[in-house]
Amino acid sequence: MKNISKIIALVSLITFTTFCNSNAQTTKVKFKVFGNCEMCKKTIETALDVKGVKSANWSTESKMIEIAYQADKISESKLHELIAASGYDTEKSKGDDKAYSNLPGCCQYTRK
Ligand SMILES: [Cu+2]
Repeated sequence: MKNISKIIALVSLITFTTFCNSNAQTTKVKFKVFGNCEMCKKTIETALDVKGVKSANWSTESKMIEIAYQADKISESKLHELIAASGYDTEKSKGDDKAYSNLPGCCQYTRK
């Protein structure tokens, strides 16, 4: 009987630890990124292929990006900066002009 209690305690501890870790470390954010096509999608998502970003998915239809990231490793404003550096405007930051002019013609989305 003593062993069973120990096992139950151990399993609960592992479950609890796993649960806490996955919740504490992954933050999800969704915001608008101005762009046009599949190539834009690739450029934007590649720009976010850095440490701390677990996944990034930009929709060519809604122009919204969904990012899962580790807030203890990267900040939300850094995510905007990375996208801006690749030439794309976000809700909060303006895309780098030089990077924008280097984008293929089809990707030069209309700027406001
Ligand atoms: Cu494009």
